[in-house]
Parts: sequence; C-alpha cells; structure tokens
Amino acid sequence: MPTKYKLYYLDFEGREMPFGQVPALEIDGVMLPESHAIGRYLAKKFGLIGADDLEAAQIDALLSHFEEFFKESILPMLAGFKEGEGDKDKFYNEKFLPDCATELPKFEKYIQDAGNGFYFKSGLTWADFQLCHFWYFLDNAFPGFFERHPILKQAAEKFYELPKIKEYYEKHAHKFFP
Ligand SMILES: N[C@@H](CCC(=O)N[C@@H](CS)C(=O)NCC(=O)O)C(=O)O
Repeated sequence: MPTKYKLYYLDFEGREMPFGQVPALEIDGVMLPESHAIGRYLAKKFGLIGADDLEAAQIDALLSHFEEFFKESILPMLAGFKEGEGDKDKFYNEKFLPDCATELPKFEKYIQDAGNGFYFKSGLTWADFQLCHFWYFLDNAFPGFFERHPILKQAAEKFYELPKIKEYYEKHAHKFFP
C-alpha cells in the first residue's frame, strides 16, 4: 500500500499536535513534528538528501543557518510588533536590510560554488525547495528583495521552471504560500 501523508499547517483545528505547534506531517497515522525533521525525512524518501553523507550534512548546516537567520532577522517582522513594543519599519531598515547584506552572500556563494544553478553540486536537493520558496515569499512580502539578490533570484527562477515543480504549482499551490 502506498504511504499516506497528511500535512497539518493551517488546518489543524481540533487536532492535537505533538509539540503543540505546526507544521506536523502525519505518515501512515504517525505524527512527525518540526519542519526540519519533516523536510529531511521527505528528502531522504524522495532522493533529495544530497549525494553522500557529507553533502547531506552540508545541506543540514546551510538550512540550520537559514533557520537562525530567519528567527533573528525576519520572524519579528512577520510575527508583527505589538503596539508600543517595536517598529516594523525601523526593524526592516536597521536589522533586516543590513543582515541580508551580510548573510545572503553566504547563501549565494553555495550557488556560485555548485556551478549548476542549484545550491549543491549533486543538483536538486531539499535545500532548493526550502530556500527558493522562501526567497520568493520574501520578494513578495518585501518588494525589491530579488533586485538586491540577483543570484538567489536566478536560482529560484530555475527551480520554478523545473517541469515537475512548474506542474505542481500550476495545479496545486500558490508560489508564495504552501
Ligand atoms: N521549531 C518549529 C517551530 C514551529 C512554529 O513556530 N510554529 C508556529 C506556526 S509557524 C506555531 O505553531 N505557533 C503556534 C504556537 O506556538 O502555539 C518548526 O520548525 O517546525
């Protein structure tokens, strides 16, 4: 029997999540929480984990760094500031933009070093799925992002032009939100 997957993200009302948070992926009745664990599990299942153990670990490292960057430099803006507690425009100008300028060249270097339009030498991996999707989301939320980061843009455009990815988004999903 084929494996049955169900992703809980926006539609989990009434269902208890293992760690009280989303996302969680249900796999044949077993609930798996934590986005990184879900991503790595699916990557392994579908041949997107990297060419060998070392590349798999390099992918983990890059995505862990992304997670840090996300929490520190982006999440506060998306979570929104409570009245009187913070200023979104100030955060954008004084934290987000300078952090992008120092951190994103590190991501771009992976694409340049791989030399094939993907983040890693072996080609398409789950790093492309996670990062390309998120950069597109950022460009949509904060116009001008891709103009400042053309290498990320080029890789994301290549990713969304892959025939199966293109077909998936045409049929099932919006490019900016899962
Ligand atoms: N480390 C978790 C964080 C998950 C997380 O922050 N989920 C948020 C939504 S994006 C959530 O469920 N918030 C509601 C809550 O914590 O009660 C992961 O990466 O999956």
